[in-house]
Amino acid sequence: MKTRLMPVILTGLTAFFMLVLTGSAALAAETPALSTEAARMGENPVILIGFEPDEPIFLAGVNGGEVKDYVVVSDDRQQGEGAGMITFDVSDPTQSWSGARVGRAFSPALSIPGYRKLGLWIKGDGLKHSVIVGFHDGVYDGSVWFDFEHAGWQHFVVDFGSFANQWQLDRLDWSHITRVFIEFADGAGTLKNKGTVVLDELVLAK
Ligand SMILES: [Ca+2]
Repeated sequence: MKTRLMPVILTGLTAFFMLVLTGSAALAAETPALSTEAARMGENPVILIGFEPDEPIFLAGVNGGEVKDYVVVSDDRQQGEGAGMITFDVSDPTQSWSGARVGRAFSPALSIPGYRKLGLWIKGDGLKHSVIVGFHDGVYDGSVWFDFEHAGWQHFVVDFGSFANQWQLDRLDWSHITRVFIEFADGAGTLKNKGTVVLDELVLAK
């Protein structure tokens, strides 16, 4: 996995826009389920987004970024009944940063204290992209981020205890997580491109 530091200002701005976006998606939450992939991750895995048919997800473009299309596909998936194919555009040259998000709101909030290991399947399109996984506890935001550049499916695992690219994870109230999102970002202006990426099973484990 390639990693790259991003300016703190980006995550700060992301936090700001998360606050702006709060309330835009009052979606019902389902009880997170388990799967074989989640079980492989570690103890007591919780699926945050399964990219399943009829799952209550939200889409958002931030600061000039756009989600051009999102569809749950069944013929090219890793876990469950579907995977989420997202087409995004974060190429707006007039913005210093942009993002395109797919996420999920939880009501009631998720209580997942002690969950420190994140897993996510990504089917890349061969282009270099930057992805942020963000969390919101009703007050604070926290995130991890990494770059990827591959074609085909790859499973990413991030251990919060050792992963450098993280912001405010320790500040979050993990007993009250109200929102989770995956954002395709422009790498603070260095990756102003478009992409079509398939996602499956964002999971946290202990
Ligand atoms: Ca799935």
